[in-house]
Amino acid sequence: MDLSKRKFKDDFKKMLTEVYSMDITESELTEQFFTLGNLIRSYSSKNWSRTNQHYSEKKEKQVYYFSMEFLLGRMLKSNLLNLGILDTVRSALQDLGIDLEELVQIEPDPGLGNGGLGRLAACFIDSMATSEIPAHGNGIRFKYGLFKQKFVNGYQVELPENWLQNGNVWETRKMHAAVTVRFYGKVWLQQTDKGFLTPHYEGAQEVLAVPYDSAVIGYKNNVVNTLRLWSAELPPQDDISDYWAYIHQRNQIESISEVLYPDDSTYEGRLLRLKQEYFFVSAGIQSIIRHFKKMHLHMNHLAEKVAIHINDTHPALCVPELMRILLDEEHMDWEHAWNVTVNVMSYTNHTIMSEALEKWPIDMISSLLPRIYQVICEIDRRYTMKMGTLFEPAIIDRTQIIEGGHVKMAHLAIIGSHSINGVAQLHTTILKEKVLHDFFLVYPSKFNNKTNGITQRRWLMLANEPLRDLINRKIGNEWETMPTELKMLKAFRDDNETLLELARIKHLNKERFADYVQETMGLAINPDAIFDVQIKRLHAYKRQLMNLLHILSLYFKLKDNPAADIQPRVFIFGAKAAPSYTYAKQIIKLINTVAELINNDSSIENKLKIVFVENYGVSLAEKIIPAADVSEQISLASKEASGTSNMKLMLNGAITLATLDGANVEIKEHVGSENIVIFGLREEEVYQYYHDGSYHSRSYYENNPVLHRVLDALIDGTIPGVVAEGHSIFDSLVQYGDEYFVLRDFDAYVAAQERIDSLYRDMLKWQRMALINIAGAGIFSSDYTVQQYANQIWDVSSNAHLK
Ligand code: 26V
Repeated sequence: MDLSKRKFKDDFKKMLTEVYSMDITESELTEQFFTLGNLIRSYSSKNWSRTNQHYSEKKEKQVYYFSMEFLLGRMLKSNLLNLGILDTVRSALQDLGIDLEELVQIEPDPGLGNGGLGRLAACFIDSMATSEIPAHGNGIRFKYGLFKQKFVNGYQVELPENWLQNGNVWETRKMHAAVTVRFYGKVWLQQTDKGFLTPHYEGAQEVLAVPYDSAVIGYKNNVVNTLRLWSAELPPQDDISDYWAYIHQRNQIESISEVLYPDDSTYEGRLLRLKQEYFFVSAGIQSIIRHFKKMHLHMNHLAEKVAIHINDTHPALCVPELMRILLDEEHMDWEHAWNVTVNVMSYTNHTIMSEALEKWPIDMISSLLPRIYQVICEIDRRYTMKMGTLFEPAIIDRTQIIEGGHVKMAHLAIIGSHSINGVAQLHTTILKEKVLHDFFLVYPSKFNNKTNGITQRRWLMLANEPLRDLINRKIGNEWETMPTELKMLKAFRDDNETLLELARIKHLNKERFADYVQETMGLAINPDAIFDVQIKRLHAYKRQLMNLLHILSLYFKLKDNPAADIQPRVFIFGAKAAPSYTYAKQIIKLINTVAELINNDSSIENKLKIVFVENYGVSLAEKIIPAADVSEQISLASKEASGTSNMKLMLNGAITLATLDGANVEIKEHVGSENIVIFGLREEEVYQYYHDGSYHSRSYYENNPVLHRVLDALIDGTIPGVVAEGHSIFDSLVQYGDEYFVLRDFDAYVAAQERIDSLYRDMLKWQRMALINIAGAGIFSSDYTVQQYANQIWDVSSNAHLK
C-alpha cells in the first residue's frame, strides 16, 4: 500500500488519542503496540472485505486448510512487511521517538502448535495469501498455547502459556457466524413425511462454537485471506435454575478450547482431545456449508467450489462430518454424498512414527459422537464390501477403519480423501512401499508427494535483514516472490568481496545472539567459534543424544590434551519435551548438566560451550537461525518425515550436517554433495537391520574405546548429579538395543564433525558453501509448495489478483 511517513504519523497520533486519550509522551509501549496493531488492521480491512467480495462475486473455489495447530509466531512485523510499509513505519516511529524493535517485544508469541506440523500450517497460510490462492485456515483458538518451558536445576518444568492475557489485537470475534456443535446423546433414524430417513437426537449436549477471524495478508498484492479459529462457549440459556450446575457446565464446555495438547510423540486416547478434534471440524464444515449455500448451487457441486485439506489425522473427522451433513441435512443419497466428500477431501501424512498414529476406542467415539460413529461404520462396511471383491482378505483386514476395538483415523482419512501426500520424496516413498503399502495397492493414484517448504519472508526478509539487504544489492529483489531467483547468487561464488560480506553478516548475527545469551543466561560465548545448532522438539529419533555424546568426546579429547587442535565451538540446543515423555526429559537434564560441567571448566579455555535456550519457539528460532554456522539434521534415516528447520537454516547460510533423511535428501540434490556434510546409515540399511535383526548395540560400546569412555561417563560420576538419568540413558543404548542406532552412527558422526571442523578453517571456502546453500534454498519456499497443492490437489486457480 502507499503510505507516507507523514500520513502514518498523523494516523498513529490520532489513533492513540482516540483509543487511549493519550499523546505519545504519555503513552507506554503497550499502548503504542496496540495502537500500531489497530492501525495495521484498519489499513488491511478494505482489502480484506474486497478479497472476500471478489471470492463471492467470482464464485471462486475456496480451500479450507484444517489444522489443529497454527504456530504463527509474532505477527506485527510480518503484517507490516506484507503490507509493504515496514520501512516507512519503522522510520516514522523513530521520528516519534519509538523503537519498532521494542514494540515487537510486547506482542506475545502465540504458541498454538507443537512443532513442524503447526509451523508448516503457518508458513502455508502466508504463502497461500501471497500466491493468491483463495485459501483459509481453520483451527482452534486455544486459550493456552504450548506450555512455557523453564529449567529448574536442569530439569524441564512446564508453565501455562497465557498468550491471550492482554487480548489479541489481530482477531475479530464473529458472533453472527457462531454455530452449534453437538456431543453425546442418543440418536436414531426416523422416516419423515417426505420419506427421508433423518436422525432424531435426544439428550445431546450443545456447544456454541464462536469464530475469531484474523487477516492473513498477502505480500504486497492486496489479497487478505482469513484464519478462522474457534472458541467453545456455553450457548445462551433462557433461565438458570441451578447456578452452580451452570458454572460447572460452562467450565466443562470452555475446557474444549482451553489448551493445546503438548504431546507430539505419542498418541493419547483422551476424551478431551477427541472433543477438540470434532469441535473444530464440525464448526468449520458447518460454516463452509453455510457459505456455500449463498451460491444457490446444488450440493452435488460442492467439490467444484470447496476443497478441504486434512492436516495430519487430527481433523480426519471431516470425512464423516461432511457425510453426516450431506445425508442428514441435505438428504443426499449415500453414493452421491460419498462421491462429493471424497472429491472435497485431501489429506497429508506427517509422520511414520507408529506411536503417534491416532486411533480412538469405539466406546469413546460411539458415546461422544453417536451419529458420527454410525457414519464411520457405514463407510467401513462399504469399503470392505467393495474392496473385498478386488483384493485379498489380508489386505482388507489391514486397511479397515474399525479394527481391534478402535477407529483408525489415518485409514478414515485415506479412504475418505482423493489425495494423500507425504511431505518429502523419501517420506512419500516409505509411505507407499512400507507404512501404507496396503493402501497404495488399493489406491495407487491417490498417493503423491509434496515436499514441505518455508516462507522466505519470515525466515529471511524479517529474521535476517542484513542478509536480505546484501542479496538485494547483488541480485535485486525478485526472489521475494520468485525464490528460485536466489540461484543468481551463484554468479558470486568466486567473488571474494561478496564472500567476505557474507562472513561479516554472519559474524554480526552471531554477535547479536551472543549478546542475547549473555543478557538472558549470563553466559559468555565467542562469536568466532563455530555456532552449531540443533533446534527441534526433543525426541529420541531426532538424536539430540548423539550430538551430546560427540560433545563429550571432544571434551575428553581436550581434557587429555589441552593443546588438541579443534576449532572452538558453541553448541546451541533448543527443544521442548512432551511433559509425559520421561526419556526425552532425561536427555534435557543430561544436556543441561553437561553444559554446566563444560561451560565452567576453565581448563578447556572456552573452546567448547553449550547453550540450551529455555522455551524454544518461533521468536527464538528467528534469533538463532541467522546466527547458525552448522545445521544439525541427524535423525535416524527414515524417521524424520521432512524437517523444516533444515530449510530455514540453509536459507540463512548454515552448512547442513545430516543423515539422508526427510528433505535432507533433496537439499543434498540441490546443493551438491560438496556443499553439505552427509553421514550415517541410509534408510535401506535401517530397514535391512529391522529385517534381519542383526544390530547389537552392546558390541559398539565394547569395541569402540571413544564411545566406551563417553558412555561410561554417564554412569561413573564424571557428570555430577545425573545418576538416575545417566543410568537410564546408558541402559537404553547399551542394554535395551539402542532403538535409534545412536551407537551405530556415532563414528560416522564424529568423522562428519571432523570434516566440519576442517572445512571451517578455510573461511572463503566455507562462505562459498554458505552462498551456494542460500542460492539453492529457493526451491524450498512454501510459495512453491502451496502452488503445487493448489494445482495438483485442490484444483484451484491462483488468480485472485486484486491490484
Ligand atoms: C502428533 C500428535 C499425536 C497425537 C496427539 C497430539 C499430536 C500433536 C501433534 C502431532 C504431530 C506429529 C507430526 C509432526 O509434527 N510431524 C512433523 O511434521 C513436519 C511438517 O510436515 C515435518 O517436517 C517433520 O519431519 C514431522 O516430524
